[in-house]
Amino acid sequence: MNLSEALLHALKTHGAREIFGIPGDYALPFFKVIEESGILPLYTLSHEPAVGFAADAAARIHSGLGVAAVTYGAGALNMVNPVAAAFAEKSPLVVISGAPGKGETQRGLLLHHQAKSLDSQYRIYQEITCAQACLDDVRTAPAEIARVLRACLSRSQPVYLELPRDMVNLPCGQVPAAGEPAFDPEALAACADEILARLRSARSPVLMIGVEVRRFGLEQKVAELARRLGLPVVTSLLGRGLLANTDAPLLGTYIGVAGLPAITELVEKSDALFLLGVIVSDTNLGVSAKHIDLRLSIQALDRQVTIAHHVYPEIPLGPLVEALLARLSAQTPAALQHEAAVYPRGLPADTAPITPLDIATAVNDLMDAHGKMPIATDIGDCMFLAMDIEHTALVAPGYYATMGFGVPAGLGLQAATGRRPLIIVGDGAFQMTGWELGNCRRHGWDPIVLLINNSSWEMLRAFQPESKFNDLDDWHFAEAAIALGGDGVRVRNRGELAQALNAAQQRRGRFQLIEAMVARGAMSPTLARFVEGVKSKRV
Ligand code: S1T
Ligand code: MG
Repeated sequence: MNLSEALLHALKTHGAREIFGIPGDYALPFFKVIEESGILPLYTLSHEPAVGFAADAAARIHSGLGVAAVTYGAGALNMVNPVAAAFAEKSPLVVISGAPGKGETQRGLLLHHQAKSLDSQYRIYQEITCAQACLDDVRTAPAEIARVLRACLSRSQPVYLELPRDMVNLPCGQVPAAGEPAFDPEALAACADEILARLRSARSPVLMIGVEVRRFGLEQKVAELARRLGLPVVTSLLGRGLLANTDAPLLGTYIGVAGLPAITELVEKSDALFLLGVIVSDTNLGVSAKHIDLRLSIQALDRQVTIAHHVYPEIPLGPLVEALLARLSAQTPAALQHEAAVYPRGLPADTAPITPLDIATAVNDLMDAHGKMPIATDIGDCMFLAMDIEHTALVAPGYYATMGFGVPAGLGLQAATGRRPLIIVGDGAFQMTGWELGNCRRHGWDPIVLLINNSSWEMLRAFQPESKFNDLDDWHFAEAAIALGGDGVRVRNRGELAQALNAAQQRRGRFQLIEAMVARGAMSPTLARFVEGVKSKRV
């Protein structure tokens, strides 16, 4: 077995199901092994940001490793933003970059694709990954790969592997399955006891769940935990879509002033807010109506638990959930008195202009009629209107908030699950990575794409309406669909929107682009409240 095969087998053993990538001369030998070995399927795309976003989305929906393979310099540095997004949003992404061979680096010449120095790229990636290794020695490579992949899984953050092209085919030993990092069972027991004691003595305990619950594959166990605790459960903004397929007592998503008042009040009045796997960020907790006193909270994130002013270090989320479940009897306490969020349905098939809320309503009607779909959104009002869509598997850049995520992430969802995704994206974000739809035909993908065309960076206009630079041109995106191998239609009113969605749902084998014309100034209720909330905090 050569080094590349050892790496590919290790990726598969640790849960990877596919590789997204774009080769280059420093990566051609490695891509040759990927293609000829068939150990993992390879999906090439057109621009490295899309490779990173697609692999990130695959990691999220798998609750396992996503893999992005690129060439050195121009390729890997092109992908810094998506990897930064994966780091911020705790996605276990493995970045594999080809690199110059050892011999090449000793000729005293500057190499093509080299930036400042040959190890500049490695140093840049140290800032956006939790572990790194350069595989320049076959004697240490198996242990190095095991170390890095274990870090990726235990911290649920990206890692970086650099593979010099003259190492690719060298004979190499098998990569050992690296064991789970150890933790102290006594500390875990004390921590679980203290958490339950605090929740039981609280007047209004609330459970808020976040992305780590999915990243560590804990949704079913957390649903059971919620039932046994008998607490009202909400998700963070980034955790939207969690518990969608469980019968947990889920009320909806907490978005502070931008969310449903009943949920906002419940969370902000809680004297024991149990933040399970929640990233404590401005987008998750920053737009609170009333300041949330984190000293009253219990935070389980990043392998540690913080309660008031003390910390339990090295407490992995999975064992913590198990320890809590072991301390709670299986019967479910009395039903909760809080009503869950209600989502809009029954879009009138009339000639009224389309609003963002109509788009959410139309999607709810579509899923009622034809079953739930996994959804990928970009950033922009597309993400905020998704808060009015019924709970379903959702990937969105809810914290790092980078544009360009939506379309590649939707392609990653279909590659990873085989399920047809719904992609919701604004025109500004589509201008960045929407053209990746041109790769659907050769990979057999057929997403339904709802493109909100307001010819505007509308979310920015909401904050700074006086700026003309938020005006975009109308690119007539639907007309481009045919050239890209799909079908496209422009819809101008609610009747056309509903009809186009149903027609798209019937057509398989080609992507379906529905370009929904929305007036500038039309915002979803959630975005409108979010903008108001942020502005009121600024005064
Ligand atoms: N560039 C990238 C890569 N990501 C970003 N988030 C931004 C810039 C800033 C930004 C937003 S929202 C937004 C920009 C430019 C406009 C989005 O326009 P569009 O996709 O058409 O959606 P909508 O019209 O619904 O706003 C956030 C605030 O940072
Ligand atoms: Mg727009």
